[in-house]
Amino acid sequence: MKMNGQRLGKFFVVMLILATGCGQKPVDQPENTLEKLPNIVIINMDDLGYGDVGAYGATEIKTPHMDRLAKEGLRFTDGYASSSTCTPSRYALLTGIYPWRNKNAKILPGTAPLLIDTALVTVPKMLKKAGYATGVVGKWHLGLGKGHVDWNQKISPGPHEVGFDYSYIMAATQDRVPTVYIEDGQVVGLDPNDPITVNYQRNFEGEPTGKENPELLKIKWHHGHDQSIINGISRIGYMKGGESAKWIDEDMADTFLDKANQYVKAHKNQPFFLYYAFQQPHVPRTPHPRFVGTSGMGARGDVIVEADWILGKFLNTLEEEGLMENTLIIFTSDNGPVVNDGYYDGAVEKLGNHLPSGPLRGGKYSLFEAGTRVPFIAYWKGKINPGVSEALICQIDFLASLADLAGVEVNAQDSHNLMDVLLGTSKEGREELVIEATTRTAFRKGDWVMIPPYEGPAINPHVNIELGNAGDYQLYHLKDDLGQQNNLAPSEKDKLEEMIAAFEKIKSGTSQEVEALKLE
Ligand code: NG6
Ligand code: CA
Repeated sequence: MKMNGQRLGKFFVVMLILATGCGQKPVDQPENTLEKLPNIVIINMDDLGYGDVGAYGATEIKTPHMDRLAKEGLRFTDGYASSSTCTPSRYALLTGIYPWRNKNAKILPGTAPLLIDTALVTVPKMLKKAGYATGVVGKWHLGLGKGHVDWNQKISPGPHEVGFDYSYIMAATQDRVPTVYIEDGQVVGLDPNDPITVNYQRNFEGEPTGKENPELLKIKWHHGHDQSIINGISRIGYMKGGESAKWIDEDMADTFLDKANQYVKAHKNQPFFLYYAFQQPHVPRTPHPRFVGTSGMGARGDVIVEADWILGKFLNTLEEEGLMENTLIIFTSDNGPVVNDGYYDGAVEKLGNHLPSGPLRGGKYSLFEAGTRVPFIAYWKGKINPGVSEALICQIDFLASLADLAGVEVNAQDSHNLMDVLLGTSKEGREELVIEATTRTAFRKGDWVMIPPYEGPAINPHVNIELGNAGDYQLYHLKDDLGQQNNLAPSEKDKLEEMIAAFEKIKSGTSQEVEALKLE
């Protein structure tokens, strides 16, 4: 990996000790070195589409704060999540490893064990080595514990073992149990006399469900989501107890904002890394009452307006604390958009002319572009010049890139050091990228994308999204055909062969083994 020793006037290289010498302090740092490292904030939205943001062409919905980041920062038009669903996408973002290398990197239930091997290098572990305070606020969805979690005890391993000093999270998704916040491994507000039990197979006797008690629901389920009812919303999975600890859905955005703001204020005097994972616009969409009706587009639009407002408040905090010039903010989304993801919340009926995927084909769960090509903005006041970059970049590149920024050496396998691209001083992005959608993979190289043949329906009728499945190879030239309407596989045989060969090489040629990192 390329090292850039000058960029921030660094005088040191912190080595990740891979085999021997463990337990040594990664220091020998001159007094002022840490002060020169910028804070890093990654804001990861949940299911926000390429077309959901004004700066990316949305006209029917207003996102002034996202647009501000785009206008005053660097907006990537070819920025990708590695995957079109959450868990694999977040796995890649934090580890720099392609999710398809880990067979367990699929949408996880709330009871799944921690997906990330605690021996792996991660973005927060790497930044800790450079002296950063590290925190995560928001959606986790990467599993917790070792297979059986007692929600009434300290829950571990989890974010802490992945490298976060501080965590305030929801375990999985807003539509999955347990519907509680977990702070540093402890369920917040839990009454020991009302313990929580969670089960994804069987209901607890006498407990109402969305399936059997639709009269108790304030939002009706459309598909799935017919199990335990919490706050009038039926979820995926069954949960009993923990009454005092249950979150109030409508307050979730404010709660996470509060925690993110507190984190910034508490760590403003040292370099910090905050991974701030918003829950919007994933289902169930539960805007706070002050946002209901603000978009004219139903609940999905309203929670996007809410998320934008929350972002504005968070940026205000950075401004008030005088941190804007010293903070790199990356704004992105974990996967593409879906309008109906399982509840009758009016999103389909009220969508009007809004196109959540913008000019792209497909959406969440899809191998077509809208599954993984997402809003992707890098903002650093006074350091990144405003502009638009067409460089190909993926969230998987955060590990190697931020390691370069922090002066840490990592042995990255899939992650590319694109720090110069993020800073806008280079336009040379990746040459190729493997994207993933519910364990299927496709391949981008240059302006071309190739989707191998896959069995399965062309469209998921529940969510009404084209998945990318077809009986034959598909090949699209994105520069001329961003909307993937003209399959050139039958006519561009040589190109297709070249793409298949390069794809196979990456998929089989690289070791599936990951390098273990021992930190203590
Ligand atoms: C699906 C859920 C969907 C959403 C998704 C995960 C059903 C029918 N659908 O299984 O609502 O929760 O998982 O979304 O249960 S993600 O953004 O976290 O990947
Ligand atoms: Ca998601």
